[in-house]
Amino acid sequence: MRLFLAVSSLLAFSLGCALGEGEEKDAAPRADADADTDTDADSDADSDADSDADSDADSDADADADTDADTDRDDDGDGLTNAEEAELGTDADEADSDGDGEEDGAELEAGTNPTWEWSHVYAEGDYLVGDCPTPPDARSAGPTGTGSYDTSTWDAYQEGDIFDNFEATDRFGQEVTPYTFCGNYTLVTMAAEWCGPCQDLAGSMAAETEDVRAEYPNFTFYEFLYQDNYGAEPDEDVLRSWNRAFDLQGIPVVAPADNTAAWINYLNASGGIPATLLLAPDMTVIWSGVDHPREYYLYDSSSIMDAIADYER
Ligand SMILES: [Ca+2]
Ligand SMILES: [Ca+2]
Ligand SMILES: [Ca+2]
Ligand SMILES: [Ca+2]
Repeated sequence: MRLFLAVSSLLAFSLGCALGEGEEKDAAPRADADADTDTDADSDADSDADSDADSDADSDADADADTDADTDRDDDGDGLTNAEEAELGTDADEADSDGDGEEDGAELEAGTNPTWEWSHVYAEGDYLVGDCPTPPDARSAGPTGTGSYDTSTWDAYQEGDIFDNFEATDRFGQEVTPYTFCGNYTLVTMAAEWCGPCQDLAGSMAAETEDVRAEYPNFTFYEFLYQDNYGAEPDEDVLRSWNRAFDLQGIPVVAPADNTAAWINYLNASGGIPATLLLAPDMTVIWSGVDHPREYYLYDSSSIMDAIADYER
């Protein structure tokens, strides 16, 4: 602050010098030529007095050029004034800045991010949507590690990678993609309906969520159920019965549109399921089986909390 003030004084001083050298060019100077009637920090006598420095359609020479009428207005009718929108970084001429169907004012009230299209309230599911203060750079997302089993290898996420925003739908038919949870610690799990250990993990999720949230309130599971009992993509009925069987109220369980897509394997370091990946609030992978080959997956609340604590340390 001290440095800033010093620099401002210097600027004011050099501006004063320039004006003193007779560079004012107002064609018709008025009696108050050197006053600053519009308090825009340029005296009326400045050479730019008749230009419109702030593009508010009033030339700077007008006495009322900088009244705050425009900043107090809510031009797009979204419940936020133009000044509030300038501070938030939302678009003052667009009610729904990020195009996710929720107006900026409503998002602010709901605690979702008005400039992050994946952060919005869902009609169904009661999910812990993230507010995403630090959005990931999606262009840099992707796996840089290697999964392996026997002599096979494939691309897989390792720690430090940015997770991709894969398309997936929940039991209500809503598209609920991973970036919905940017702002949270998210444990991504890969499971199949036929897999016994996956059922065990799902059976403890509700209690583990409660345990972890006591320490880290912004924690959520995010379960990719990638196969039903016949190896196909789970439909809404399968997702509903999985949800009901393990009492996963508020926990997103989603299915991919195509479970043969290459990215399915990115989630899986060892070729076995369940597989898990822990994501930081900025969607960076902070625990992967690639980096913990003997642990396979994070299976309980204490190992999840240890991994979060390691990351925060
Ligand atoms: Ca507005
Ligand atoms: Ca707006
Ligand atoms: Ca919006
Ligand atoms: Ca949003």
